[in-house]
Amino acid sequence: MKNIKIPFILATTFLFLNVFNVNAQQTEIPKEKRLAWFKDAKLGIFIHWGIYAVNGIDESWSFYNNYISYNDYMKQLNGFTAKKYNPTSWAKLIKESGAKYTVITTKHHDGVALWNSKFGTLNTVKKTPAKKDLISPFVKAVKKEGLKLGLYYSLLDWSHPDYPFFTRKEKRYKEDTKRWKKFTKYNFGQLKELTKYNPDLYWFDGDWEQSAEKWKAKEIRALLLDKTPNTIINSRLQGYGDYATPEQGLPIRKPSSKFWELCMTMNNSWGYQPTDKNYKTVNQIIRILVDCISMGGDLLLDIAPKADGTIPKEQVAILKGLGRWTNKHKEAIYGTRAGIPKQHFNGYTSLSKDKTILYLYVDNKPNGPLLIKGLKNKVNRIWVVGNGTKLSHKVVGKQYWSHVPGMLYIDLPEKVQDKDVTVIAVLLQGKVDLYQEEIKAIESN
Ligand code: JFZ
Repeated sequence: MKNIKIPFILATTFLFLNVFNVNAQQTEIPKEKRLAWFKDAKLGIFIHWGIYAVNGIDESWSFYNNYISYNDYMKQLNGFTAKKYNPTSWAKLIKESGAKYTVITTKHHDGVALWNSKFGTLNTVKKTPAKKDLISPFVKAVKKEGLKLGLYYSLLDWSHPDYPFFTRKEKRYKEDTKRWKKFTKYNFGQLKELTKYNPDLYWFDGDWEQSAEKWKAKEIRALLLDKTPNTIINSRLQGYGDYATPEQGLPIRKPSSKFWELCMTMNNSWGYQPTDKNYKTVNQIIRILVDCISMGGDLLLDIAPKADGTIPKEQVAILKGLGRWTNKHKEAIYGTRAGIPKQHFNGYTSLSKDKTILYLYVDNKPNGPLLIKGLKNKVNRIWVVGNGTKLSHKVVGKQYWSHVPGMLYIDLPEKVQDKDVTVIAVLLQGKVDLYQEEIKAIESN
């Protein structure tokens, strides 16, 4: 009797769990809902913090590409002190920049975990003089500031003894089901630990080395959305993510994905590299942000703290400079949607969510009035965002016998211009309505 009962109980439990699992997948909260905050956010701050900051060398890639031996790379563990780490001031600075979310590296390709992982021993608690879980206090500070939390996690781990790839020249093995299984267990174990932080976003990286099947990408997605149902996942999960992540290259055309984010460095490095002084200026970064906004995307801008936990002064200055502009122009940033085609306005534009306000971003000094072509709406009011000055406008060249709208000229006096990008709000009568037909020689006569 006993012998029959136990397998029966096991079988029913298994069945129940299975059904439950299937259900969990079917009831995934729709993307539109989960990604609503992300669509509105526009600016996030990426943080690449790891032992690579000790020597100031390429994050993980420096040993993978054999610029330094693995042993020497790992010696950096001994210099990673986090002595002046102040997650509260990090979170406050991120908030001051105008960012609505932040993504921190919990583990880069070098396999060094920044939290107290029970899986493996390669983490900042056990292997560095910092002797601390660096993620927990950051999570707390970020949530306190009301920012959304993103956790970066490298799927590939070039340090793990059971991971097949090690450096560009050396592989550990080609096929070994047993070792791969061990590695998979490790990855799932760490990911499960990360779900405890209840992140709003998982930012995967390193997926290119294995297939979706190998990573068990589908199962990873199911696990994360089961434990943290409202979360969102970037695209680097071999087809199982939610949104596109172009890297470094500012899109030329509006990306086809409805949800996207450009990740970009402030200089040329993701991690702290004191010799890299090739910083973009605040003005350039504001214009890059505006470019993303005009195409309906977000900018995820990277900072790279030093090994002691301080943020380099150049980066602090950029965040504060950004903060000046984002604070002044809030209404024309958060919650906006992609703008109108360049044929209508020779510059960046965006629209309010309800499409009744057209925002113009003027990133140069105009020689005369601004021009909007082919706008069918009546204009109710025009003002300078963050300043309030009402601007006068004139519709010129409208013919009573033609449907082609006149040219709308807006005067923009020098004294109301912003030193970086001036933003103008054009309040329309109704939703934006554009004339986009081919112009005929004579429409009606
Ligand atoms: C990846 C990481 O490798 C990089 O270290 C950083 O974290 C960035 C945000 O994401 O970027 C890549 C990935 C792959 C290549 C280059 C950059 N590649 O294959 O050349």
